[in-house]
Amino acid sequence: MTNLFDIKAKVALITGSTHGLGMAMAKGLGQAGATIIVNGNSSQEKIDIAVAELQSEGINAVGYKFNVTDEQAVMTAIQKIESEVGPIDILINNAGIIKRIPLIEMEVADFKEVIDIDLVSPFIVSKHVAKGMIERKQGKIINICSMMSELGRSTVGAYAAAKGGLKMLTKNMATEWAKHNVQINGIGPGYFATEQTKPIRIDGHPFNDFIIGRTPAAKWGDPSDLAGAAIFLSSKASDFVNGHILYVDGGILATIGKPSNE
Ligand code: GCO
Repeated sequence: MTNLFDIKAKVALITGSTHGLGMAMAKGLGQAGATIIVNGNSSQEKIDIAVAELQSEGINAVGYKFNVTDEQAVMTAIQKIESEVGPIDILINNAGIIKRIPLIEMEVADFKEVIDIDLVSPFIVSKHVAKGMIERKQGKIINICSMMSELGRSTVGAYAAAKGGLKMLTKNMATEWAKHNVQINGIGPGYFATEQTKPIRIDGHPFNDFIIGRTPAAKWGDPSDLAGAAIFLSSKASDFVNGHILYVDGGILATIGKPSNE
């Protein structure tokens, strides 16, 4: 029986993968044998450090700096990657930002920046990667959604709008591209211990206590907990799964929560 989870020799582009959940998924797919394309836009140094970290674990990794919101830069980068490394078999749209500002106080420019990076850029990158996948009649696209694809939370309204939209964009990509043997799904991480959540995860911070109580697993996720879901949605094992958002959340979405004394 062939290994349904075999992704050896596949080429995986993970946007925003110099740190956090993107780096964790890069390690997971890399350790499973995929060639990893690291992407970032902040600094070449951060990309080089991330590539070196992956290579130190025996992972085949190459870095490309480009801005995922700039369509021309994305087109140029994809052309460069596919000529220098090979066709992109797996795309993980992970790059994203969050701005924790009450809606009533939020500037329109801040709202638009979150939408641009968290929702428009997955459209831009997917559109140009999918063209090759459709021609080759195979490919895997994974959009990194969020608890905020399903639930609201005070101060993250722009992020929730983007991640809710990304859930529906995932379903629409599946609607249009599944007939070409391209599978497009999402991963919805719960609350994970990353730099992005550091400000709300400090011991004794009310939100930290809230999340521990709101998560049936009673803990913050470790970024490595996402690797299995990423490998599944990148491999043959998910060839008949399309438009699905796989939540990796310790059970948050399964429950209304419980009284603090339970
Ligand atoms: C927040 C957190 C969340 C998590 C994640 C949850 O401020 O509520 O940053 O947005 O990062 O998206 O799925």
